[in-house]
Amino acid sequence: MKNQEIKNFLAKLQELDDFAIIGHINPDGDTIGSALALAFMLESLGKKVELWNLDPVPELYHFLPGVQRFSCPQAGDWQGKNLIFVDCSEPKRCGDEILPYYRQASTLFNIDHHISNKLFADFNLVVPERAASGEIIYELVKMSGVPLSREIATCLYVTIVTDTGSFRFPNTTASTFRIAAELKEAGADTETINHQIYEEIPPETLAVLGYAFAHFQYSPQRKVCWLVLDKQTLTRLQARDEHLEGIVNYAKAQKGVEVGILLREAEPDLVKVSFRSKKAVDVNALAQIFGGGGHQRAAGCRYRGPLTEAEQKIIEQAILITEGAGA
Ligand SMILES: [Mn+2]
Repeated sequence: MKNQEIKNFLAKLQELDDFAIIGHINPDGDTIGSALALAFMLESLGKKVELWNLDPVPELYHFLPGVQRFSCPQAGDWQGKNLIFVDCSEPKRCGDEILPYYRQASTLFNIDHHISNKLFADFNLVVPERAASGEIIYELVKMSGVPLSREIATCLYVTIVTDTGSFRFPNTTASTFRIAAELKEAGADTETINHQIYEEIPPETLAVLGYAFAHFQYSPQRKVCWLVLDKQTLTRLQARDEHLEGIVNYAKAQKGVEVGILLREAEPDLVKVSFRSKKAVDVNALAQIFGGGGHQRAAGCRYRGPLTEAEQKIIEQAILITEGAGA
C-alpha cells in the first residue's frame, strides 16, 4: 500500500462531510471494528457519521465502544450521504436490499482487503495483503494525525484478532504484529477482548459444535471435510448466523484436511457456503466458480438452489480441485 494512495483517499474524506459507514451482512469482528474505528476517526476530524448494518451486531461484540450506534438504513436515508463500505468486496455483501438505494449516495468509498474486491466505488482503498480491513483503517488513522485513542485501539485490535484467528492464519504478517503491539500500547485491553470473544461461547454455538463433531463428512482421501446444516437442524439447535462463526474452522483444523466447508440452508433454495483452506487450495477461486469470493484461504458464496444440489455440486468441485489433479 503506497503512502500516496492513503493520502489521496484521506484527503477526499477530509473534503467531505455527512458520512454513513456500512459493513457486510452477518457482520464479523473486522467489519464492525473497522466501521467503529473509522467513525471515531472521522468524528475527531469534526465530521458527522452514521453507522449502518442490515443485520444486528452479534452479542459477542456488544462490549465494543459505540456498538449501540449501528442502525438499519431506511429508504429515505441514502440521499446526500457519503457512503463508506468497509470489508465488503461488492455492494451486495451489505444485503441485496441495499442495491436499489446505494447509488443515491453522493460519493462512494470502498475500504477492503478482499482479493475479489470489485473496485466498485468512486474511491477505492483495497489492499489484499492486509490481514484485516482494520489494518487499513489503522494506516488512515496514523496518516490523519488523529490520536490513537483507547476506543480506536480496542476496535482495531478486534479486527485483527478475529480476521487472523488470533494471529494463527497465514494472512498474519510482521506488520500485523507491529500494529497489534502499538494498539496494545495505545490502551487496547487485550485480555478483556480475548475473554469476550473466546471465553464467553454462547450455548447455541456449543450445540452447533456438538452437532458438527458428530456429522462432519469426508472426501475419499479425507482432504475435504464438510458440514451440512439444514434449516430444521438450525431451528432445533436454536442457532442463528452469529452462532456459526468459526464452525468451518473446525472442519479445516483436522489432521490431513486441506479444505473445510460449511453449507447452511438460509432459506429454501438459498444456501450460504463458507470455505477455509490450509495451503494447497485457493478457495477464493473455488468460491468464484459459484459466484462468490473472498481470500485465498477464506471465502464464501451463496448458492441459489436446494441444499442437496448445492452440496453435490460444490463438494464435487472442491474434491476435484483438492484431490483430482494429484493434490
Ligand atoms: Mn475482513
